[in-house]
Amino acid sequence: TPAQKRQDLRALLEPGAAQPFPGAFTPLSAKLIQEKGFPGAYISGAVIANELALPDIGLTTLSEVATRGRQIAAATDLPCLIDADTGFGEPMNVARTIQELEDAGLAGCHIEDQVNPKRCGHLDGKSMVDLETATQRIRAAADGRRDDGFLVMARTDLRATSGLDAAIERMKALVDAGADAVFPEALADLSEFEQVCAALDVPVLANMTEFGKSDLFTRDQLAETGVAMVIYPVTLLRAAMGAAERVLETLLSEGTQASQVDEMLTRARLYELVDYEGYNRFDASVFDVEVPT
Ligand code: PYR
Repeated sequence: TPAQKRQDLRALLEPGAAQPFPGAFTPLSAKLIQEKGFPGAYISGAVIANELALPDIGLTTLSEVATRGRQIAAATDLPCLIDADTGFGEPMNVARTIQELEDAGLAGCHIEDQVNPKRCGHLDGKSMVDLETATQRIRAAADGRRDDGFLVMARTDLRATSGLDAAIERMKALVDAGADAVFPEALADLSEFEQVCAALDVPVLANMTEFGKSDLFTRDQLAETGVAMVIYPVTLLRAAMGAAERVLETLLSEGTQASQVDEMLTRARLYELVDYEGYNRFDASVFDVEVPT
């Protein structure tokens, strides 16, 4: 149940646990993440936008994000943390955002302090709202939820524009405003993660996104700094789309996909993931039906 998933998420987030949360880019990929033994799944705003063939600049709506979140959360027993961008409006809207995400069965979300239109956290040209607005967003999120178990995480993008100390000061204020956890976006190196973890007594998230501002540190390295959770937001989408591009090129150049079949998920494996057998049991033709006379 959603309440259980929220408890599970909170129980996972010990300092130094560096729990790995790959980004589920589809409901089916969430099943794979669960089957491989990961403790949870992340749902990236960039991925939701990119899958709609849109850039990650605040174009998606709350309804689109909540719908995708619901589909992914329904496919897995794992707790899912979703990206709620800037909260989809004014603080009043943020309260409604939280309620929609609760109803969608998510375990928690993060709300950031960028000005709309937001930018990808690892690109230049970001600007942030003032502390008062950032605080109002988090307070609205924390007060707006109906299940206290729903995790409200405060993301700050301030490191890029104002430096680490400013980012730490802001995260402290956001924790005072009700944030259960923090997401310092685009830190420069491991010592910065260490400083953030030392300065705050709530769980800290590290974003290990490819082609970004941070090097791709290992889980062990991040665990040593005290990080509680690590996300790989776009990793599976990039891997899948990279593979798709190679197959399309092969189809063009070789006139058949045959040489790529070994790289593909087999039919049997796909059926296993979607529980083909399990559903087949309910097919009327295989029921042992007693026909009343
Ligand atoms: C994203 O993947 O969209 C993040 O905000 C990390």
